[in-house]
Amino acid sequence: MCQECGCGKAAEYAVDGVPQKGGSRLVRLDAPIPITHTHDGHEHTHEHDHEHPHTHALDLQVGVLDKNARLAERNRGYFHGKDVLAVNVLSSPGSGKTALIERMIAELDGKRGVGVIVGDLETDNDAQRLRRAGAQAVQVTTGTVCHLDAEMVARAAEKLDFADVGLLLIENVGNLVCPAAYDLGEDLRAVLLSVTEGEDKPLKYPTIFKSAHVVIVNKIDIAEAVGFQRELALDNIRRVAPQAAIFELSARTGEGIDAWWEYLERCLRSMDEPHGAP
Ligand SMILES: Nc1nc2c(ncn2[C@@H]2O[C@H](COP(=O)(O)OP(=O)(O)OP(=O)(O)O)[C@@H](O)[C@H]2O)c(=O)[nH]1
Ligand SMILES: [Zn+2]
Ligand SMILES: [Zn+2]
Ligand SMILES: [Zn+2]
Repeated sequence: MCQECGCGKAAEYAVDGVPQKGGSRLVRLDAPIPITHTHDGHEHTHEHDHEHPHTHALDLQVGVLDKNARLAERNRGYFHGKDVLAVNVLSSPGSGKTALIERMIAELDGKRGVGVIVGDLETDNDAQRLRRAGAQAVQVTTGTVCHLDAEMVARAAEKLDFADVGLLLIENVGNLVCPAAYDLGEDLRAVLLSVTEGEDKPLKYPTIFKSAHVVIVNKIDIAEAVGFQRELALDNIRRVAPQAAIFELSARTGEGIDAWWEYLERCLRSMDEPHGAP
């Protein structure tokens, strides 16, 4: 997670280019923590250096995730109150999150309003693409942070007009590691794996696949050209993520999209399932 990848310093993020202040700040988990507290009967601050029989890094990490979990529950309640199904779309950079969302907007063709919250370190390219496709889209630029968190989603959601939104798609930052740890308040977690990435990705990055309700194998239109070993990939997904429904499709050509679409429509129709945190 973030203390491993180094992203976990103070978050300076922006929503549609407007810098956000006073939000959930992730603190460097390995930094000295100047907090006064007591243990073993003495009181002091942590600006000095000596051994203690417990780790503050762990306490702090639990604290950050705990705060995120509470905000995520709040988001979930908010979205349900608006009758909106929220889908968190996660994958490595370039595996086709924006392409898939564009296609979903096209398939819906205005029958149900789509809102998109899209996270990237820099640029609002994806939000522009998705607006052109016909959705309300809010870009969160996270700066140095490699995942969306529940607070960013809450701030971005304030920009959406939910009167016109029945489906909220959240395109997470392209990353197979840290986004897995952050519940955003979604109903459904969809993890993409594209055929160019290698069949062993589920084995190498199991956490994110274990947290998925749905795994989507994307870019099947070029599977043959890149020598994609389909059975091996599916076996690996099933081994790591037996709970997940698997769909194989091409966001580019639309091949295979129907099965995913039917699944999603079932979720939209019965907003009672699958509810709850992933
Ligand atoms: N052949 C093929 N190309 C695809 C498909 N889906 C996406 N692509 C291409 O893959 C590239 C990356 O797609 P994006 O949709 O931008 O990927 P992303 O996951 O949103 O990337 P980040 O936002 O950077 O994480 C683009 O050139 C897409 O046209 C597909 O199903 N088949
Ligand atoms: Zn990270
Ligand atoms: Zn992170
Ligand atoms: Zn994208």
